[in-house]
Amino acid sequence: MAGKPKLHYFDARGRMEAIRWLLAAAGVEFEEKLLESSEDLDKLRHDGSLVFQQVPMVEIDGMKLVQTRAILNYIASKYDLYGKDMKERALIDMYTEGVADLGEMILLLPLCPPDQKNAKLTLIQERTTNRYLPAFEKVLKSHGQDYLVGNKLSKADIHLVELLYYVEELDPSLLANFPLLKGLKTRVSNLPAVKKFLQPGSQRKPPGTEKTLEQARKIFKF
Ligand SMILES: N[C@@H](CCC(=O)N[C@@H](CS)C(=O)NCC(=O)O)C(=O)O
Repeated sequence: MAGKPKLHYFDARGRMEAIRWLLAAAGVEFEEKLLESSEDLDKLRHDGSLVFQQVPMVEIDGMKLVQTRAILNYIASKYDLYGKDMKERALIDMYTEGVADLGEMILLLPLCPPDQKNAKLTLIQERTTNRYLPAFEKVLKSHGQDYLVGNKLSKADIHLVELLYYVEELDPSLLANFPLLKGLKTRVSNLPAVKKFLQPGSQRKPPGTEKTLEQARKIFKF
């Protein structure tokens, strides 16, 4: 039997957190090898483990996969979280990319120069309430089903709910006018595997701090 997937990243959400969420939601146990220094990263680079010299990297089923989306798509395919046909998959991809666009803005916010931070935050709030959340609310309203695509949990729901938690951390009022999204968040959060991941002590990472940023700068040398 194949062992547990092994996740290589540093001790932060970053680009790995969506992978942690997806594995957890699929009920898959995983191990983490946390990078602590630039030497740890160089070691992976030098032993040929990183196709593009970058992490996230996940060892799974005898492969060393990099590129976050490729990793997520493999996990979603393997655990039946990727729709039943090409059309469902196209919708799942489309919604996932919308989630990724807003998620990337939130992910990169801490890297913003201090004098631009307020403007960036305002832009994120504006895009959240005027572009992304209305779009997802409209999808749910249009078909009246429990999940975004095919009335069945998919990676799109899991990525969206993860994003809703981040939006709420930024500003809890941003979710106020989106009852169907709040319903989706509750529904997905109550799935036993997700519920477990949301408990304290799980492998879910807390919000980043100054220290996280410092560690990222040290490891990735930026
Ligand atoms: N497109 C890649 C981007 C990966 C990426 O930018 N990784 C960063 C850490 S979050 C990294 O390894 N940076 C070091 C480098 O690019 O040399 C993905 O989605 O996985």
